[in-house]
Amino acid sequence: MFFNTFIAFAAVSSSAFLNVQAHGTITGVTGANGVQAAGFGIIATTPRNGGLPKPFEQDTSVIRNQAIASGKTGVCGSTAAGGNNDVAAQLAAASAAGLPTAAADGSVTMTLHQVNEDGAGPFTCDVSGDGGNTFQAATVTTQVPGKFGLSLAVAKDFPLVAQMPAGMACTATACIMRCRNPALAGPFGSCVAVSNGSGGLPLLGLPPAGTAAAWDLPPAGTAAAGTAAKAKGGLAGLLSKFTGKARAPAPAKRYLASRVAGKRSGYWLDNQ
Ligand SMILES: [Cu+2]
Repeated sequence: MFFNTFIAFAAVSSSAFLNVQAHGTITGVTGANGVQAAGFGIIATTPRNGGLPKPFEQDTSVIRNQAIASGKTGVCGSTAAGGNNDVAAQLAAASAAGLPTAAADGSVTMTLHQVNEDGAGPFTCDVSGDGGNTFQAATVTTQVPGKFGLSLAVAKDFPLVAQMPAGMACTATACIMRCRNPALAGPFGSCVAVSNGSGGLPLLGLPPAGTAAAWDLPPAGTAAAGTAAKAKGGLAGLLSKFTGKARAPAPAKRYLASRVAGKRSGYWLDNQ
């Protein structure tokens, strides 16, 4: 019964949609650091309240292994509106805008916007730490409903959570989480840029002289620790002027420029 229904549904879907672009896309990435971002090729002004090919599918990626292997697209496929997703350019743009971070356990929380029937689950995700050269399987822990990439949902958001493998090192600008469904006209989905806060994010060193302002902006949620560390360093420095003792080392802030949460990002480190 279901199977017959599915075959009829699939036949209708494939004949109706085979030659149009894509139907389920990642419109949101919610970083553990509070940064909100979106998938590659997403156009923020695309309306999300309908299921017709135009304009609602314009920024969904089609990510086909065959197209990737032949060089027709990069590893993140292409969109109707933007063509090939230039992975390096998308990574750079995402980094400049401020990267969302994975949770401590490597989970990446995304919003899958299903435009129409063949943008459904289940989604398969993999992750690249080297700018898209190689991918490792990720574990989808919150799945989008559907069978074979099909469901009756239209213009609907679903949570999609995928977990990086343990010890994942993001040696490029960021890790790329790539999720796609098995739809016949697809696969559909998106790539997203995400940092896991360890491994490979280049440390740019201490801020140069004259950039004190940057020190005053610890990452969200660490204001107290940052202020305390700074106060401690400042007090130690002040005392050293009177005691003549060696000045206690100032708290070191390693910061990542715009890579995570813009210029406000970084880690406040206690001196050892
Ligand atoms: Cu569709």
